[in-house]
Amino acid sequence: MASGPAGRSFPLLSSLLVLFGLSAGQPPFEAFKAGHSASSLPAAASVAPLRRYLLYDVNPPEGFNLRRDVYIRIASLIKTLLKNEAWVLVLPPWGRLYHWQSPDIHQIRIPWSEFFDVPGLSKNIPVIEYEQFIAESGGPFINQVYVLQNYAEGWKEGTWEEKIDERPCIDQLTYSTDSQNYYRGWFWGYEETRGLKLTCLSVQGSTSVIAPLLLNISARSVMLDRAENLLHDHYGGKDYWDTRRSMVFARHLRMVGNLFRTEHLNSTDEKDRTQYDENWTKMKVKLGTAKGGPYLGVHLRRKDFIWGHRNDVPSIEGAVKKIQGLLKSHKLERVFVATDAIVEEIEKLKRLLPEMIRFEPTWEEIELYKDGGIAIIDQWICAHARYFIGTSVSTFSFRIHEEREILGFDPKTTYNRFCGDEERNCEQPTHWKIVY
Ligand SMILES: Nc1nc2c(ncn2[C@@H]2O[C@H](COP(=O)(O)OP(=O)(O)OP(=O)(O)O)[C@@H](O)[C@H]2O)c(=O)[nH]1
Ligand SMILES: *[C@@H]1O[C@H](CO)[C@@H](O)[C@H](O)[C@H]1NC(C)=O
Ligand SMILES: *[C@@H]1O[C@H](CO)[C@@H](O)[C@H](O)[C@H]1NC(C)=O
Ligand SMILES: *[C@@H]1O[C@H](CO)[C@@H](O)[C@H](O)[C@H]1NC(C)=O
Repeated sequence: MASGPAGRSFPLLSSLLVLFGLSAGQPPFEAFKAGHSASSLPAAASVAPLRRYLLYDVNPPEGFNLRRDVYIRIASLIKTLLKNEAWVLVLPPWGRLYHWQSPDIHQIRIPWSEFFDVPGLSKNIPVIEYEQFIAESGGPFINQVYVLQNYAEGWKEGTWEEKIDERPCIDQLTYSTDSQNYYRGWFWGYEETRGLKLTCLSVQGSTSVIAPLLLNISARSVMLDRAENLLHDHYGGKDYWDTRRSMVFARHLRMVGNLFRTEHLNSTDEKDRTQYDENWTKMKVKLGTAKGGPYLGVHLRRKDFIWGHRNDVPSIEGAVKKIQGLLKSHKLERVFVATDAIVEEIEKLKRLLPEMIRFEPTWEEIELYKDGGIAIIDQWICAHARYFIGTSVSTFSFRIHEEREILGFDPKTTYNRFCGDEERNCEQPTHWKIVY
């Protein structure tokens, strides 16, 4: 890839950068523009850009909260790479998500800073936004794109092994070549982006299985498409939790949620003992410390969760019955409901549960915070409830569990889910303890 717009870095210098703790947040270097090669630059100017870039994307139908999980896996890969070379993770811009259906709202090329506290992310691993990558690396070029896939032959029971191999592409590629033989594709809505080389990789295993390959090739920027094919290095371990804790929601969204708690739910951090430190490295709260606001928090996932007639999801009537029971047993008067239910179901809910409180954004608020931000506000409010109940195997509910774990709630008030009306064996969610 020496002929590409940007050559690769020198491993030795890169390792030094790691030693000196250089990371995200440096200004792009003027000298490092398309046409220059690293070796022709004066030594001093070439120091900062000598890091390699990891980019990734996820299967288009995957939702926001599964994508947050993939971020944790990729962060783990970055940590593995950093043991050998200076790498930085390029945050994949948000957009074109299937669930983000608010009409007339521009929802592509959204930077991570609209949803998360990027300085917080940077305390865990070096990260930059995509536009900084373009500026810093010399243009919208990605040296190597790997499309991850399974093995065509599958795997035989009992013979699981971690492996990775260049293989012919199994699925129809979502990329096409242009007149210069560069690869064009979705690239998070950045049409001008080109992949210089593209290869399909069959993978089976956790994220770090790909590290030796990345350290062995010369491409300076590498994109892993379909990154969800890589599994967690260690789900629920310290690495997992460090990254999860670093995913602090953007301040403006937390503020909107807090204001709503104060105005509609008589809930403040002081009274509810949910004091929050934006510097996540300082958040280490003993379980049972947080009391939570005087309301029941509910996440009721509908849409595709009921279309399949799953038996672990309740009817609206069933959910209301459960909610009324919980209000009584926990002596609560208010209930906050987060849901993706369609209008008809919401009307029914309102009829059966008139006291229900929801965060109902105006069009202007949706335009400002986007569907992703509104979902985060819902999650934030649920995370501060005295008692929470969610929906079976919803990653949206799982992320609320984690948020409550970080805030220091008694697990009994968190790991609860609705049961299907006819569900016999209604197993409750697993308690995942934070490893600090
Ligand atoms: N505002 C809001 N949006 C929701 C709510 N429930 C679901 N959604 C939307 O629907 C999406 C659900 O997809 P995910 O975030 O991936 O979570 P999930 O519930 O596990 O769904 P799948 O990943 O599709 O299995 C969310 O990202 C939101 O956009 C809710 O209570 N409030
Ligand atoms: C590293 O690259 C060399 C030469 O391209 C190749 O022979 C070797 O198998 C590679 N090793 C790994 C771990 O990919
Ligand atoms: C709010 O909560 C406090 C206790 O924390 C209570 O004394 C007060 O009456 C509540 N106010 C309303 C309007 O419910
Ligand atoms: C965050 O907290 C850590 C201690 O846990 C401290 O060393 C660091 O300076 C703090 N960072 C900021 C930006 O406040």
